Amino acid sequence: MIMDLRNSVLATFLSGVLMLTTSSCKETYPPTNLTQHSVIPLPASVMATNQTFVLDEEVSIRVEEGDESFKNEALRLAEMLRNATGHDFEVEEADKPAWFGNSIMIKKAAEGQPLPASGYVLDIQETQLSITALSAEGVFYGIQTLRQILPSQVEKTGELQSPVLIPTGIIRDWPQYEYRGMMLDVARHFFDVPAVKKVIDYLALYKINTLHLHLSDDQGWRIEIESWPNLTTHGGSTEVGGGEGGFFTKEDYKEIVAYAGDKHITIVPEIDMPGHTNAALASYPELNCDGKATELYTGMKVGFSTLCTDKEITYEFVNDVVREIAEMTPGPWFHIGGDESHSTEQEDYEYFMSRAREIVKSHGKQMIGWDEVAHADLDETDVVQFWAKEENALLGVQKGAKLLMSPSKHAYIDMKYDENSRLGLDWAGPSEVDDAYNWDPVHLVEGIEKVDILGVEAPLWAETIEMLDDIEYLMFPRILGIAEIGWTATENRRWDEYRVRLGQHRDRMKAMGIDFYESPLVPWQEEASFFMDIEMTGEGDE
Ligand code: TNX
Repeated sequence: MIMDLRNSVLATFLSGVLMLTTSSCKETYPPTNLTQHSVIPLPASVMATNQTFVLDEEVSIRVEEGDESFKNEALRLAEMLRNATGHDFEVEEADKPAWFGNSIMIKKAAEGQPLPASGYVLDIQETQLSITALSAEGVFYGIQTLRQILPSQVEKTGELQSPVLIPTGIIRDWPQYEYRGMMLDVARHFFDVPAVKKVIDYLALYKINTLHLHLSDDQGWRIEIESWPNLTTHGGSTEVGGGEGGFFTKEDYKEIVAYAGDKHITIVPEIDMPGHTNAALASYPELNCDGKATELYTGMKVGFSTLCTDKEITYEFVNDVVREIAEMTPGPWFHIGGDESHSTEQEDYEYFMSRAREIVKSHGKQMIGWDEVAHADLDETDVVQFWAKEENALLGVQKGAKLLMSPSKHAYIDMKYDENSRLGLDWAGPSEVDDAYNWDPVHLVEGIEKVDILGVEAPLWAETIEMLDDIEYLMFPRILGIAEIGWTATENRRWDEYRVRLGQHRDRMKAMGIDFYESPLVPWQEEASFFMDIEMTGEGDE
């Protein structure tokens, strides 16, 4: 007790000295303004107090004892700063006295605080910067905001020169929609684990919390199913254009799920059925009505394949596939596709989807399906992913289901930007950066309200893309706009203001090595710089 008291007296004394020290060189700081920093998605509220928090090597990161998940976030922040600066930042318990240096606090919000579960408060004062949240997820989002306030060198190894000036102020922030997603099609072309991890890294920075993996289609089956091994050995052996394809082993898939989970991103697996199934039909003759295996397919047509909906073996197959994948998937959702089943009779389609949905439920998951699935049995636990037909979206809502908004005209990031784009399709496009930003989930379909909407998702179909660079080109910068639509309140969003903020993300995307599309609609410019070019002379002067 006495020791504690002495310590705290000493700490107060020392921090007093430090404040003097700090204040002695304060007038040489350039003015800072938190609101001039480009944060995407735009936070709910930003208030600048125009002073400076100095991030130098003396800063300690502090976290309240007891909650491992909060400590993990503190360690994550320390690691980010260590990578960027080469300096080891200590993570300490919050109640240890501060001997010297400014501190960054990771704090748990008191229950009952008017803050949504995934919201956060980033409070930057002159000697203390704190991130307060109810959940580790909220802290994570606070860290991503701080990351965007730091110079883009934070994205590179060893290039962030300390001290860094951080403008003071308060950011209070929370998302509008619970589901903010991207879909990656690994079926038309296969992308391996390192590429998927990169995509996850990118999504995390923009507070996207769901990655939907389109794991099967006519051109390839990409996930190991132990009870049906030929799906991958044969069905995974090619891709659009005839390349060698590939697939995720169960270990690969678990690795992706864990990697995403660490960044608060949920994986939604999709097995598309009863159409888009040629890879399965080529691997197992018994899934075809005529009992004959089809040929592998490497073209780009859709709508020609269907599982045989009146054979019991089909449902055994669906049950095995859903069971094996659901076992490895901690998230609540399982996507069963259901789009463009042009070779399935409507009656058979509805029968099949209703049974597939029961199977998904029996394995403890909620079903998501493309909007055609609205014609099957649905209730309030199901999700209809709107991509094409407004009447399907409405029908789904009438049955009580929630909507996931992926309007092809705006959210399909596999579309070309304009006719000169080197990659992409154009059936719903072209889709420039403003098309991808200028829409609102609530105003797409008449009769829909915000409560009907689970969230937004940007699908990236992979007919025209073969490598990570290609993913980046179609994803960036449109994915930032989609992220903002999912996070930021509609009344706070304006294209004219957004394009300026987006322009300031050029250096950050470059620092991350992202091959983005430099749209002529965006005023690309240098980010606001808050490096301290001046010498820290204060300490020697005291
Ligand atoms: C339509 S969107 C599809 C996909 C294609 C995509 C290409 C949807 C549910 N189905 O099979 O890959 O267009 O843009």
